[in-house]
Amino acid sequence: MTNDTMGQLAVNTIRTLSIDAVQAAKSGHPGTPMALAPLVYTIWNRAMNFDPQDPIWPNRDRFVLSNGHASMLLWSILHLTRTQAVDADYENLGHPSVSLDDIRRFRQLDSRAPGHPEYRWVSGVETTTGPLGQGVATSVGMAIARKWLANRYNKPGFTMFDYNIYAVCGDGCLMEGVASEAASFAGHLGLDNLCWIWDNNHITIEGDTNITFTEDVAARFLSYGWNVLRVGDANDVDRIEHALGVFRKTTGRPTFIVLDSHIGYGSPNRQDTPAAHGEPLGPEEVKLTKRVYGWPEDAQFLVPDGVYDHFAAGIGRRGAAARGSWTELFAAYRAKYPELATEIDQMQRRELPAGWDRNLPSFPADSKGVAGRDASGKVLNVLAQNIPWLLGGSADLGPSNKTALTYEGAGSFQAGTPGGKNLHYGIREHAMGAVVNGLSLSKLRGYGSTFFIFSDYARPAIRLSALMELPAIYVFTHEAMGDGEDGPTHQPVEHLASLRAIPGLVTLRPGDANEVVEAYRYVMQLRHEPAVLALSRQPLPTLDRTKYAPAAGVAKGAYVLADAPGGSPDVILIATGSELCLAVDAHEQLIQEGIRSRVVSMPSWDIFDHQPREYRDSVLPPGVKARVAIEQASTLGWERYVGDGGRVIGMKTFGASAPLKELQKRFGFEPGRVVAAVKELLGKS
Ligand SMILES: Cc1ncc(C[n+]2csc(CCOP(=O)(O)OP(=O)(O)O)c2C)c(N)n1
Ligand SMILES: [Mg+2]
Repeated sequence: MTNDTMGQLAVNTIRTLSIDAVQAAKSGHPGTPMALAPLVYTIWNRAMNFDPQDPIWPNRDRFVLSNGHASMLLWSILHLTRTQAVDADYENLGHPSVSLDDIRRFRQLDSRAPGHPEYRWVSGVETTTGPLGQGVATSVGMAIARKWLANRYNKPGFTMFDYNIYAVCGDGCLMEGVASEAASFAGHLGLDNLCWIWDNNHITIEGDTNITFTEDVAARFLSYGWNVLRVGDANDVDRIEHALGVFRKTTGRPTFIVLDSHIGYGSPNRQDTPAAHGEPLGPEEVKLTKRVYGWPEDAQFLVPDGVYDHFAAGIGRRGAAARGSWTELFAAYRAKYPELATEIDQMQRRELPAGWDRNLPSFPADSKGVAGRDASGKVLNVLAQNIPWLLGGSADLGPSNKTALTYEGAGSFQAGTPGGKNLHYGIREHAMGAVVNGLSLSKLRGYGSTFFIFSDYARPAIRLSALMELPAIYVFTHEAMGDGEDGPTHQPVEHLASLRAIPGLVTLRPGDANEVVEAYRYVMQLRHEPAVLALSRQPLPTLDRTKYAPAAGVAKGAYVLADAPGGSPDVILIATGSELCLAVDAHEQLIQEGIRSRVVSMPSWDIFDHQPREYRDSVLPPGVKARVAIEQASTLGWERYVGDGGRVIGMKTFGASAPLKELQKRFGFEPGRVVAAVKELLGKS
């Protein structure tokens, strides 16, 4: 068999595995894998430097399937290339990532061939996709990371990082705003290591794209500053290979390849119809289609002789050689640049460098205090100097978020200065979230920042940070009504509740400058969880820690900050963030009046909920039913800490436009109200 015929057989194997898997599952998307099998085949077997024996080798090319509904493409290719499984400790498990059995059990419980590509669940998946647009947007973060890595670690004669990022997307991805934000950003940054391939099939679920998507997409990408290529026939692997070659030679701008394709290619009755998108072909049509491919009609999940070998001789051999020479080079690099080599090792394992927390500030007691955002800015500037691969920025609010790294040499990340640690995301919050994910997937420690209110604009990406278990960091300032005059459009109400609802996301709202320090100390040590820091705009008194408990309690999510003399409180005040000092004021007044109150600072529900019951009961003794929670946010969910008998002083409406003091009065965030609530609870009013 010639190489071409073998290639055709390999392509048809991807197609028929996809068809059979969708048919067996009675759900899924056969049409796009049928159309894009030649593309995926070409990228993997002819272009990518990826070693199936080691799918986490640092300098591998990345492949992102942004149209995640076509996941069977990925399961087929991972299977046929015999990509190995790796566990969370980065150990090679010695068995395939996706077995034929997994594919037979496509979309079934525990199969390594789930409905959509899932990072962390299936080795070889570089990012979770399914929410359209996220994959391509994330790929921009990957491309930024690669530029940064090359800038820091490549040395004369030692090209340690030169990989490329290939991302495949459909019409849906390109209709989504997040992709436009990300494409604009990538064009601005001239990310020439990034190639998007658009499956231009004119079909989405509701029909032909002429009902909804008629702009000149190619012109749009040209105007973003991308190099735009077109391959008029998705079955022409040589043309595809040629275009990918042009991409690799293109410098100074990313590449966008328009690939004209036919959804459901080969299916006599389904090709070019939306029906090919989301339904199994049905047994009869499966047979007809296999006949078109010259495939045995009744064979199922067939991998013909020679197909595995064909991939082994292509991507297998090329990947092994690339990884082999890289590994050799890295050994020499380690001898010459031991410190840099150690950094690369640590980064890969998500470890922190020695001394990562040295020089972290400690704030003296001060009744005027420090704004959460200011404390954060100081901490970030220390951490970024200790941790070379910590980098990030804001969505055009750096001066307000205080995220700018201002120390000598921090620099700004731009096309000509890829070593800069200050990212300017522009006013693109959603893409920022995806880019932070891309940085994290590339093992950098990335952060993004904006006003807390606009976390909504990034929420789908934050959700994916959590789903992928990435240690992404989100720094959100102006976390309540602190920017009073800006009014309700800028005052978060439901945001804490909504982020606390995301499984695995650590949400922290520190109550003074030292709690900010401890929050960062906690967050930096996370390896598999993203974190949101909700920080105040306005100064918060820095508590006297000789009088009150140390801020190190933040690491437990909640801790007893102040207590009734000798313990055994009659009432517990629970507060977070800017309401902590309010709780302390009320507490002092209550103590003066002989009421045995305790203040619990609770910067993070999530962390607290993970503490042993014994600890939780020591902070919130079950016997003490009189409890008041104070938080300038939606009251939703606080019942679980204050119980039926408790009170929640929070927000039940949107805010209003006025100076903060007046808002505090209007919405009842004053010590008097807390004291009154306590007395009422204790029957002393
Ligand atoms: C953000 C988001 N919205 C909606 C969907 C549901 N959805 C999945 S595929 C699809 C149509 C996608 O069309 P296209 O990208 O052209 O894919 P094709 O059918 O051509 O493979 C939609 C609406 C989704 N997965 N993500
Ligand atoms: Mg389409």
